[in-house]
Formats: sequence, C-alpha cells, structure tokens
Amino acid sequence: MPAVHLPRRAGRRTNLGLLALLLLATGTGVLAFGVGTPLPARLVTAAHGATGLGLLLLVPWKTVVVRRSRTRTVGRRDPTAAWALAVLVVLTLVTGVAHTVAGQAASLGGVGVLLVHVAVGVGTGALLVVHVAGSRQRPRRTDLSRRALLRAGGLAVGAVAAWGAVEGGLRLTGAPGGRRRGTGSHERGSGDPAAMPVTQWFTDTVPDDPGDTLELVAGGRTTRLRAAELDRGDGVTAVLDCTGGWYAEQEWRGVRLDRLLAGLDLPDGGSVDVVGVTGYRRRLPLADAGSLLLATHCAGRPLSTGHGAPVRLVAPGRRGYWWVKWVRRVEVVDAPWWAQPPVPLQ
Ligand code: HEM
Ligand SMILES: Nc1nc2c(c(=O)[nH]1)N[C@H]1C(S)=C(S)[C@@H](COP(=O)(O)O)O[C@H]1N2
Ligand SMILES: [Mo]
Repeated sequence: MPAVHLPRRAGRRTNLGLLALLLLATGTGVLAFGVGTPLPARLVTAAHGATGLGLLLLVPWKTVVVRRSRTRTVGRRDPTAAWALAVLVVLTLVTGVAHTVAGQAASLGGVGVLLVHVAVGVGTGALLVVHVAGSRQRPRRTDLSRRALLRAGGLAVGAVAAWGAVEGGLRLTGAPGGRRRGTGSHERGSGDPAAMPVTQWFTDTVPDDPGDTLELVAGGRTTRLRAAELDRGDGVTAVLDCTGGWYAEQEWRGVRLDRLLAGLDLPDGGSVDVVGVTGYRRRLPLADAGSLLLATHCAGRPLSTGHGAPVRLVAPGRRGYWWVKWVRRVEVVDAPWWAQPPVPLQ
C-alpha cells in the first residue's frame, strides 16, 4: 500500500486544504442569508457551491491520511468525534446538492431540505472547531511557500470547475435547479399569492386576530391609521425571496413609506422600526423609505392573513425575513439600523 509511505507534509496540506474549504463554505453559507440582490447573491452562492464541492476533490487524499492515522499506535486520538464530523460533512454536502438540483421537490417530511442543510452545516462548523482544537498541527511559515500557494490555486481552480460542471449539468438537463435565482432559491407561486408558501422565520406563528389599526410614531406624534387608509395606490413589483429556498414575484400595492412620512420632522440618518402584532420586528434605514412599501394588497387582492393582512412590509432587494407581516407599529428612531440582532429572534 503506497499510501502509508506518503510524506508527513502531504497529510498536513490535505488537512489545511479541508480546513480552509470548510471555513469558507460555512462563512459563505451564512453570508448567503444576508444578500438579497441577484448579482452579489450569485457571487456568494457560487463561492459557496465551489468551496462545498471542492471538498470532494480532497477525498482521495484525506482517505490516505485517515488510513495512516489508523496504523499509528502512539498518541492516537479517540476517532469518534472525527467520524461524527465526517458524517455531518457528507450530510451537509448531500442536502446542499439536493436543494440545488431539486429545490422544494426534495423536502424531508415537510421540512425543506435547505433547512436541514443549514442545520447540519452549522453543526459541521461547530464540530470542526472541536476537531481542529484537538489537533496537533499548527500553522507554519512554510504553509505560505510558493509551492503551497500554487497547490492552493490548483485546488481553487478544481473547485470552481466542479461547481461549473454542476451548474452546466443542471442547465443542459433542464433540471429545476437550472432556473433558480442568484440566491439559489427556486420559484414558487409568482403572480399567484395563493400558491406562494406561508412561512414564518423561526418560532413565530400566524396570529388569530392581527387587528386592523397601525400606529405611526414619528416627528414627536403618534397617529392611528386604519388599514384601509393605507391603500393609497402606490405599487411595486418585487420578489419575496425566503432563506428557506423559494422565491415569488408579486405585484404589491399600498403606501410607500416616504409618502407616509412626508411632512414629518425626521432625524438625519435615522431608522424606522417595523413591528408586527406578535412582536416580530426589523429596523431599516430611513434612507430606504423611498423603496419600502406598506402593502395591503397582493396581485390586486387584499392580503390573506397568512401573507400578512392587514398590512405587511415589502422590502425589495432584501431577503424575506425583512418583510414584516401583520404590521402594528411603525416608529421612526434615532438609532442606526444595524443596532439590532442580525436576524430576527422569533
Ligand atoms: C460546512 C458547511 C457547508 C458545506 C460544506 C456546504 C456545502 C454546500 C453545497 C455542496 C451546496 C450545493 C452547491 C452546488 O451544488 O452548487 C450548498 C448549497 C447551499 N448552501 Fe451550503 N454548505 C455548508 C453550510 C451552509 C450554511 C451554514 C448555510 C446557510 C446559513 C448554507 C446555505 C446554502 C444555500 C443557500 C445553498 C444553495 C445555493 C445554491 O443553490 O446555489 N450552507 N452548500
Ligand atoms: N411577523 C412576521 N413577519 C414575517 C415572518 C415572521 O415569522 N413573522 N417571517 C418572514 C419570512 S422569513 C418570510 S420568508 C416572509 C414570508 O412571507 P409569506 O408567509 O407571505 O410568504 O415573511 C417574513 N415576515
Ligand atoms: Mo423566510
């Protein structure tokens, strides 16, 4: 078995390559949830797909490293955690590719396959930290040598090629994955809100009675508005793109936020808190008010309760978790928009 005679350095390079790819995959995966506009999203998901698929290129070498470690008699670590990590990586890869290829068709007992992917992906990241912390390999100067960098470049080219092969294959075969959006989401229910999924972010639930009034707190005044007063004929066509892996383009109608706030004394550089009846909330920059819509209608019909009646926020270019449903309060505040948890907590 020639494998056993491999120089020690080879194992070290393989391990470093795997570590770099796994860290990049986890990082770009998390980043993918933050971007909603097609081009930046395309770049992030491409980097994500390439780093994820690139792991497969190192499998032959890692097999050698693992075999060699099994022949070691001195200082061998308990391999249980390492095997758990390997299983999670495989599950993450399988669910990632299943989402990419088949989208909503690949759901496991009602749970979207992308949700499973994110859960095992985050688990992988956590186990990776444990695995690396228990390793005796530490960074060295020679890891940045010319040859090492050339090899890293080779791996990067291979990873991008693997991603390109998957993308090309999807397009050639006409698989659903060939038509997904830059964010990786698959189309569902465009122009037909009844066919669009009703989705909650985390623990939130559709309220029995979302009420009929909205409180506007701005310029030192509090105004109560009936939902009917918010249907002022402002319209926008915008894509709701859920991090669960689907998107839908709809015509939304209601009132633009800058028109609702017109004539009020607003703070420079301020933000606006949009709060739903259940307490679900997001804070957005006031500077975006011209592109934000408080919507009462979708595709010419009043919103259904599931989709946020009587009023929901429409935030073009932002992922679905910004589109607060059942809006009860809109409040202008001095604080910057980023002074909030990066994602909702409910
Ligand atoms: C070790 C961690 C991870 C690995 C190895 C991994 C790997 C993959 C792979 C191989 C794909 C399929 C890409 C393709 O076929 O082009 C994928 C898709 C995806 N992953 Fe991950 N992933 C990881 C973690 C995450 C995390 C933490 C998130 C989100 C928080 C995430 C979000 C996504 C999304 C949105 C897609 C769909 C992208 C698309 O369709 O182009 N991933 N992942
Ligand atoms: N109040 C409230 N608004 C919310 C959510 C929620 O859980 N609670 N989920 C958000 C998420 S993650 C998405 S994708 C969209 C889904 O909108 P839909 O159910 O109309 O499809 O609503 C957003 N607005
Ligand atoms: Mo979502």
